[in-house]
Amino acid sequence: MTRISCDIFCAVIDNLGDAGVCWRLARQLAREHGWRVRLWIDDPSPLERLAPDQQAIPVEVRRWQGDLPGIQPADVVIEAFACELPAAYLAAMAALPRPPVWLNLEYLSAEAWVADCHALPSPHPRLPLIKYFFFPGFVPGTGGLLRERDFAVPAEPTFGEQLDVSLFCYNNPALPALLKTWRDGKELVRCQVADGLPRQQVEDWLGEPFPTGCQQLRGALALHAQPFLPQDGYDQLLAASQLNFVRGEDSLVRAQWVERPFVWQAYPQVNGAHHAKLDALLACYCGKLEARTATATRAFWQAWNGHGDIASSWSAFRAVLSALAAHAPGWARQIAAHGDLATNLVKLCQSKL
Ligand code: TRH
Repeated sequence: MTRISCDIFCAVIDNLGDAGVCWRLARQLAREHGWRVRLWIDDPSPLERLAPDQQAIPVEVRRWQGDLPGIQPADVVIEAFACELPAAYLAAMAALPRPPVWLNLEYLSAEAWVADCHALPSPHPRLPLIKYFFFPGFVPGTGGLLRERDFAVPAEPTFGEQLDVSLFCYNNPALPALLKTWRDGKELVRCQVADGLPRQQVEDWLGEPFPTGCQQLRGALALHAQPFLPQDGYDQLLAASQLNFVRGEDSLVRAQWVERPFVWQAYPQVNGAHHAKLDALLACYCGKLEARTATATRAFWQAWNGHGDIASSWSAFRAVLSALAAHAPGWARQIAAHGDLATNLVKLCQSKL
């Protein structure tokens, strides 16, 4: 049987998630489904940091520069996050007697319309090509979420007296108030601060250098500046924490697989569209929680995303953390029940090939 070939196109717009999501998908299609995968990426630098072991993985990483004339298209073509395919490559697709299966991998959202739009075809206005929308999601009828077949839920470590937290966020105006609350609180909080924007903001709050590897103590708060970790190392950090602050897309998904309580910062959009995304995820995530836990979770997540007072919502949220920890395995089962994204994508492609 000939192996299915696949080209994934990734344009790095900002941050790490574009490369992070594409890399996880490429790795899974190659390892678990035996596909021959080329990952075309216009800026390989975030990938080098996320996946320093990429040579050991059977994915061909190629620099996407210009139009890519003379490249033979693969059986399956995935454009990530509506990045536009190179014109010469698109023309080569249209010239094939049997055009490739062409998918646009969309952004993750828990909004209700996602299931209605998943897998819909979109005929090209000029060329004899059809593109299908592939929407990741939390509910049946969507494309599901990226999760490796062999991902084993890490056993809960023995946590000490303090609260172990990991912090990964965008620029977040609520952060100084939260750090102050932890500093002045009665409970010891040990916070692992991710490299990049989180570390820079903590440095500003401290008013002194906070280089990676450094530790700072302020009242009841111990701050540790993490180096940038490879993706698998970041997963381990999530598993080693009792509460994870995550953002965007890929870290959000991983926080759920490690089955710990988490707080999400949605990628801020100028038109405020991220508030609908936040509300939608909260509606799903809190659906089966008892009222007090749901209310405290909603209030704290909203405050972390700019709506509400972070200091006053912290204590109610802290009080329901053990209820959220108990909820986490059932929630992870619920969102994994309709299959992982890579397998769902393979099934869709097989039905069109
Ligand atoms: O970096 P992100 O903000 O990524 C983006 C944005 O949301 C963007 O709008 C969207 O286009 C894109 O996601 C899909 O957050 P995210 O998605 O959580 O990606 C971060 C990646 O970085 C994730 O794969 C985990 C990884 N990471 C590490 O590998 N090591 C680290 O030390 C840290 C902090 C993260």
